[in-house]
Amino acid sequence: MIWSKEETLPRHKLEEIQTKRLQETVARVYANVPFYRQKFDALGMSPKDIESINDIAKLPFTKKQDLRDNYPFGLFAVNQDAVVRIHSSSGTTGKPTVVGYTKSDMDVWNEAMARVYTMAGISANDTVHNAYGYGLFTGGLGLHYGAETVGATVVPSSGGFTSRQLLLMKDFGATVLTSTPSFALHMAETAISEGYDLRKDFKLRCGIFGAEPTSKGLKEEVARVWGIKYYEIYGLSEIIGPGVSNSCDESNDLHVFEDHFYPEIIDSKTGEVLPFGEKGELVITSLTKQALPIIRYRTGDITSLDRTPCKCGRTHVRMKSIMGRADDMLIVNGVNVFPSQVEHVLSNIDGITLNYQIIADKKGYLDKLEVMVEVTEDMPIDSIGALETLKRHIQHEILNNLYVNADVKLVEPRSIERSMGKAIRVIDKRNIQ
Ligand code: DLL
Repeated sequence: MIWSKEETLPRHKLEEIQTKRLQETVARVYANVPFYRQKFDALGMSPKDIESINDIAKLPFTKKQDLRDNYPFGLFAVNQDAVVRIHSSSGTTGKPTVVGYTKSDMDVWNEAMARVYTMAGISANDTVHNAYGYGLFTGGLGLHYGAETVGATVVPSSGGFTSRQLLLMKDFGATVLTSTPSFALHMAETAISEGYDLRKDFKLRCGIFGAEPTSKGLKEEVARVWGIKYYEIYGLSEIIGPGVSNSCDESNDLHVFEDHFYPEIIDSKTGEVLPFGEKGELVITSLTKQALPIIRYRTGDITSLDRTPCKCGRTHVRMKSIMGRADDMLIVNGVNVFPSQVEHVLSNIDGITLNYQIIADKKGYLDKLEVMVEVTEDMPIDSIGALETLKRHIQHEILNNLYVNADVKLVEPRSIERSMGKAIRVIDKRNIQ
């Protein structure tokens, strides 16, 4: 089943729609967002220069930093009375990245999510156990309203409380699990340790997993251990949230809903657009968004695009699963963390230096984050009480500012190995490829 006819349009029809929508978007940001007007003026460009979707490469890029610099609502193209929802993620200098939605943006999002669910064969006959986090993160509510749009029963369980989740999943007869892949494996591990029989006690037949880089092996393991079909979802808050693309029954690659979100692949060093099939940084332009239209957003995600026909009948271009990041962003149990954010938190705390290292590793199937930091010379390293208080304070500040649990390890001055060149701030022991 295919949710909407736009998913199967022939290329020339799709391009007509894309051209019209790009022209509208460019005119809208030029009229309503000073940031874009200044950028266009500096390039000597006007909205009239966009004659077809192929002119998109003439437009300037938008970066995450631009959202931060215009915190909170500087890039919004509508007044507050038209905004019905706000989401945000943690930011580098304590300032979060803020995104907003009008009623029509919500319709676009729900439509995209309805396409996702339909791709996975999910309908009114299904019960969706939604274990993505609810709140400022777009995962919980995004997957939630999409499930309602296709008429499925949704259980808004959010993250955490694994034992209770398993009980609900069994008793409510969930047929679909939506969560990060690592949480799906963690649930399986807990279920086995609690004596459940994964095949007999649960009715799951598929899951929609995403929000974090995931190796092929881990995906296969989720599918195997639960005995379900694995669908992959991709998305990011700046563009809409979950529902930018999703995998179908015929392919592990993800169809990008390109009538709403136009993808390009660029060389992240030169900014040059790369041909189909070549690996580079994914750049996306929103074609229908009203509250926060975004032009050529540099996602930082590395992938490639494929326009060859798919057996499922959808004509939308496919992207490969994300192969890595062009920047140093870490994703820890679905939460985006930049090393610079950690440094910012540390810089506001007395008794420690800025000699630190962030170590990402696995504990079971979940990610764990350790922050190793040197104390100052005058810190009484033998005073266990003082060190414990300091450690708890740092952990609390990291959780408060970055929404992640980190295990802080305080170490003696000059004990972290110095490198000859750039400081080695991050050690990622998770092998994702
Ligand atoms: O993670 C939206 C989402 C929620 C997607 C639920 C899928 C499911 P952000 O918090 O803004 O939004 O993080 C976006 O997460 O740029 C990627 O680096 C990463 N990401 C998202 N989906 C995938 C995926 C949500 N399938 C950032 N594979 C993106 C790898 C992914 N990385």
